[in-house]
Amino acid sequence: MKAIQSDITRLEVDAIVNAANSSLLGGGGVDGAIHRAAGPELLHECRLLGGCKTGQAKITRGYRLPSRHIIHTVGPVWRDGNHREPELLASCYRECLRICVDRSLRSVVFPCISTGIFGYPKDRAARIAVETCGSELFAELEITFCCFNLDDLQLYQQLLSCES
Ligand code: AR6
Repeated sequence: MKAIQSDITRLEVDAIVNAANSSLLGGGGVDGAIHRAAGPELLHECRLLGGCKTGQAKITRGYRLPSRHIIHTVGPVWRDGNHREPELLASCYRECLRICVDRSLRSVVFPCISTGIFGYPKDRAARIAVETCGSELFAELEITFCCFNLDDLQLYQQLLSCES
């Protein structure tokens, strides 16, 4: 596992993960950036998926992105931490990784799910991301955390240095 600072739409990997909402029909933040970069064909495929529940994930093609696929997942909206937020956030990471294993995808890049518009505290979210992705079950995958800003990158680097 590693962390980088980048715009996730620029990365050439098997799959990037989108922090979507349950409609899967686009939005702001990283979701908006991914839809803009992938082009209108992505929205067309998303319309056929019938939405996605919080904590679950669905895959589409990458269209105009350098990434071959997009795995759309819906993170929890942060309330107070007592509404299954940690469990649902861990489920997002796990379900995305399961899809990678099922489809024999090797490389996957995650944004910091739920930590923007959905308000999840960044340090708690990063801890869950690193713990869940560090499972033995996913040891064969090349997992990257894509941080949009330097603060997030430093947070991940610190956690990853404790892991190894
Ligand atoms: N590349 C990498 N990371 C990015 C990019 C980018 N181009 N743009 C933003 N981020 P958010 P959420 C980071 O708000 O909290 C949408 O409207 C950002 O700095 O995109 O899960 C959806 O439709 C932050 O660290 O997602 C949902 O309604 C992280 O991506 C809702 O927002 C996640 O921030 C989802 O909210």
